Amino acid sequence: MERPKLLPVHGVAMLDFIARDWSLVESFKARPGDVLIATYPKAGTTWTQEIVDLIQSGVDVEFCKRSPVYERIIFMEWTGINFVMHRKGVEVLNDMPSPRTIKTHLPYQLMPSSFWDNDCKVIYIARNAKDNAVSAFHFNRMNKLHPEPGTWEEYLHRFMTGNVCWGSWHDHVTDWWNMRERHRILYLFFEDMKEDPMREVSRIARFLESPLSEQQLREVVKLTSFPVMRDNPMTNYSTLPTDFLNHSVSPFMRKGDVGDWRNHFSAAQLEAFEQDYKKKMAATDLRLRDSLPCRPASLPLLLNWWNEEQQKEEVETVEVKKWGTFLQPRSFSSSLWPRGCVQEKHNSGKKEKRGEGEVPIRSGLSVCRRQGEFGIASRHR
Ligand code: PPS
Repeated sequence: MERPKLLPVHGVAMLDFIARDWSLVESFKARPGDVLIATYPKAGTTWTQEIVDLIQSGVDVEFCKRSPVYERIIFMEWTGINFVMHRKGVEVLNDMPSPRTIKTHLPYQLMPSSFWDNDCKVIYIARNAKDNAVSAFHFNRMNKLHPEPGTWEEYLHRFMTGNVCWGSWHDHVTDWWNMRERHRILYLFFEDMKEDPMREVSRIARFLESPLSEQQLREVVKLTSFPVMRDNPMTNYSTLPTDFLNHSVSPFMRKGDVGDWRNHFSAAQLEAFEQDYKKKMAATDLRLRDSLPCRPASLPLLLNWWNEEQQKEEVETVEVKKWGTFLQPRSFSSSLWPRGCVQEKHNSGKKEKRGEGEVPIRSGLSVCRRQGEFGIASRHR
């Protein structure tokens, strides 16, 4: 199967079949009450689609399993081979009763103006550029309806120049950011959703004027957690033919993490990327986070290691700080807080060695490094 090429639409790189059908997309008629989920590709669209569908259904779990997510919330500009009734996104939407919830990856400047004429609500999700690029690279590898990405080095270069599907990441996130007060736009971040899904799901529910009870909120967060969505055929895209999406090359639900870019960027790539980023983002006050403090989710990892020598029962999470997840002894006294990293486990498998930032701390305190973050565990004696 031949992969599509990119063609420009008003200067934005677009999949050729979308570019050829552009007049159809451009003239799409939004209606009052339509809700739009807008993202740069791979920024958390599917995650938000599932959250929104659950909220709109009143957290009706069975109802949300009625069909795959791409049939429940239609991808507006998708005009290529279609899996939903074999019709183009706009055609399916035209026949849909209101109120509709719609997915798009369009940059602000290419949005059909009818969305603004009808004062439609938009949920926009941005993801930090480096993780976004990594995710898009792997998606392009496994998705035959996208151009061949080449090597990571080649893809990264194209990502930086904006010559990738749906154009420049930098323009996309900043243009939507600049418009967030002009229209009814809830601007969210993938990283915030990872950090505190309860808070972010609650914001989405309020924005949609469908506030949830505490129990419903918990239910939505649980059902839209990465492992649950990864294993749910209605959200993991496993229902599409493998000729198009080949999950054995890279699964659609790949890692769902913040900071995976560290496993891809070389030092030279990182430097070039950051320099370019600074220039392109110089004029905006938009700030994205490319890492999160160690979260309780990494606790098992820390505890596993800790358990090699220490007893699990003696520690518990205390507080997540900028540079680590702290474990504390049950009978903790604040005067014993560490001020830096004390000991670091060697890759060589040797015993801990004294690391930078040594602090006067009693024995029984160790540190574990994970993706550049430090967790400090201290043991009560
Ligand atoms: S698409 O094709 O543009 O609609 O893709 P999109 O859904 O925007 O992005 C896919 C990435 O989002 C991750 N994902 C999640 N992360 C955390 N939690 C949940 N529930 C979740 N659902 C999807 C998915 O794994 C892709 O990111 P990577 O980094 O590739 O894993």
